[in-house]
Amino acid sequence: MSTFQNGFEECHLFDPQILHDLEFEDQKCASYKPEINLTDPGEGLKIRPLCISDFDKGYLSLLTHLTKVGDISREQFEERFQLMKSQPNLYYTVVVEDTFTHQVVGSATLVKEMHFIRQCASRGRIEDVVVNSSYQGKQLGKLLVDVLTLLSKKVGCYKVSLECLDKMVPFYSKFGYAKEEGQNYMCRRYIPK
Ligand code: 16G
Repeated sequence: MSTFQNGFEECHLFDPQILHDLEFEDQKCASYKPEINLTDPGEGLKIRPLCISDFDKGYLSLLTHLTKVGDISREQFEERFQLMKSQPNLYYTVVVEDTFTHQVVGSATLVKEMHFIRQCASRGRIEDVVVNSSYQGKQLGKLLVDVLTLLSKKVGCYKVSLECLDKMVPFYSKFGYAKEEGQNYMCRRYIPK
């Protein structure tokens, strides 16, 4: 995985430099006890963009902690990864890796959507926030949401939103997310939950 393309390692979904350029300490929304941050998320842990090699590091099995994933072959995973990567600067999946076990233990995705409204504005959506239950209590979910919220501003979204269970509302409120008066989240499903 040492091939460089467009200035970043070919394996990454997006340029890792984008994370390094975030002014996390100055702009973070949450407080952390003990202190952790983007560059030091805890002993033996590392935050980075999703890599194509994360297929072998338990990324899909991590997602089963959130919802149904299905039986995805390596080929299907790689095809989807390359398709997402080929839309530059729209898909930002960030993972936490345990560098001792080489397993992905947390992840969240920022999707940037392009629109015509508001002078050709873009909006962000925070999706698929998940932390392996064995790593809960390490503030990793908080760190991931904080990082992606900052990133949404940095990449020029005029707003960022997410969907969550009632019990998660207090958690997301910490980052400035709020139910907007008169606005409802509506969904039509084509396959059962
Ligand atoms: C949660 C996720 C959402 C994801 C959905 C999947 C966050 C903040 N929200 O609502 O992004 O799409 O779960 O559930 O991570 P589903 O498979 O039942 O649609």
